[in-house]
Amino acid sequence: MAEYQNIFNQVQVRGAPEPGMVEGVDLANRTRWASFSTLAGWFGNAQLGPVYLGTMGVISLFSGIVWFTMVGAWYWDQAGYNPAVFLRDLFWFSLDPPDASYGLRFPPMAEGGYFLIASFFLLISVMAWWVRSYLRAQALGMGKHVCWAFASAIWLFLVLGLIRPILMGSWSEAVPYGIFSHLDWTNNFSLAYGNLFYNPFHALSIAFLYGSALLFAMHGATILAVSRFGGDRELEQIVDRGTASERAALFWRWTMGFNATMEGIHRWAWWFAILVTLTGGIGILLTGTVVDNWYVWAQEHGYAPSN
Ligand code: 07D
Ligand code: 07D
Repeated sequence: MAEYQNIFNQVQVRGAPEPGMVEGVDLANRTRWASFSTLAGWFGNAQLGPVYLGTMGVISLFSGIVWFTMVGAWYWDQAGYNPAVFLRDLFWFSLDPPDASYGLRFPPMAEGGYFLIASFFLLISVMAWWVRSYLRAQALGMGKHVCWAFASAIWLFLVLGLIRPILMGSWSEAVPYGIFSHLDWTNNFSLAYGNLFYNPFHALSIAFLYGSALLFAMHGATILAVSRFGGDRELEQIVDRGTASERAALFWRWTMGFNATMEGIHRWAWWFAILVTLTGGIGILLTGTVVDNWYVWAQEHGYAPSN
C-alpha cells in the first residue's frame, strides 16, 4: 500500500495525459506530446507537457539561445578551443562589457561590441518572456499577478544592465556574463561605492529577501501540516468549523497572536517577493548617479554614526 508522506511526496495516480482545455480554443500553438516523470511527481504534477509555444515563446527561446550560444562561443575561444580547459575553467570565463573609454559608443567586436550584441538578445529574450507570461494569463482569464511580479525582477535586471549604464554614460557599468566574474562585479560595486551595506535600499531588499524565505517556510509548513485534514484541497474551508484552514489559522493566532487568511497569505508572499527587487533596483539606480559613497552618505544622514 502506498504510504502518504507529505513532506516528500504525494501518491502518484496516473491515467491518460490531460491535454488542458481543448473546447473552442486555438490549439495551433500547443505541442501535442505529453509524458510523465516520477521525479516531477514527487514535487507536484507528474505530467510534462503539452507546452504552449506561440510567437512570444519562440522569439524568447530563440533569442535566449542566441545569447547563451554567443557567451558559450566566447568561452570556447577563451579556452583556446580545448574541451578540457573549457570544462576546467567554465566558471571563470567571462564575456565582459566594453572599457569605460568607449562610453555609450559601439566598440570593436572583440572589445565589447560582441558583449553588446549578446546583451541585445538577452534583453529581447527576457522581454518576450514577460509578454508571454502576460498573454498566457490573459488567455486563461487570470489576473496579471505573475507578470507584474516578474516585472519587478526585470526592473532590477534592467537597472543593472541597461538603465544605470545609460545614466552613467557608459556600457562599462554593465554586469559581465560569467559565473564568478559577475560575483566579482557585485563585490567591486559594493567596494567602489563605499560599502553597499550602508545603502538603505540594499537593507530593505535584504529584509524582504529574508522575509520571503521566512514567509515561504511558514506557509509551506502550515499547509503541509494540515494536509492530513485535506487542507491542500478542501472546498468547505470558508464556511465550516474545525476545517484544516481554521486549524492553520488558529495555530498562528495562538502562537503569535495574528493569522493571515487563506487568501491573505498569498498577498503577503507576493508583496514580500516583489519588494526584494523593487527596493533593490532603486538602491542600485541611486548608486553612482545620486550617491557616490554610501558610507559617507550614511554618516551625513544619521544612518551611521559620524566620528
Ligand atoms: C533558482 C531559478 C532558476 C535560475 C537559475 C539561474 C543562468 C546563467 C550563465 C551563460 C535563483 C540560471 C543561470 C541562465 C548562465 C552564463 C554565463 C533562481 C532560481 C538556476 N545572476 N548571483 C547566481 C544570475 C546578479 C549573485 C547563480 C542571472 C547581480 C550572488 C546563477 C542574473 C548580482 C550569487 C546566477 C544575475 C548577483 C549569484 C544562481 C541576471 C546581485 C551566488 C542563481 C540576469 C543581485 C549564486 C556562482 C539562482 C552563485 C548566484 C544568475 C544577476 C549576485 C549563475 C541570470 C548582478 C552573490 N547568479 N547576481 O539560483 O552560485 O537564482 O554564483 O541579472 O552566490 Mg547572480
Ligand atoms: C538579479 C533579478 C534579475 C533577474 C532576472 C532573471 C535569466 C535566466 C534561465 C531559468 C536576484 C533573468 C533570468 C536570464 C533564465 C533559466 C534557465 C534577482 C535578480 C530578470 N547582499 N548586493 C542584493 C545580500 C553584499 C550587491 C539583493 C545579503 C555585499 C550588489 C539581495 C548580503 C556586497 C547588489 C542582496 C549581501 C553586495 C546586491 C539581490 C550579506 C558584495 C545588487 C536581490 C548577508 C560584497 C542587488 C540593492 C535579488 C540589489 C543585491 C542580499 C551583501 C553587493 C537582497 C543577504 C555588501 C551590487 N543583495 N551585497 O533578488 O538589488 O537578486 O542591491 O552579506 O545589485 Mg547584496
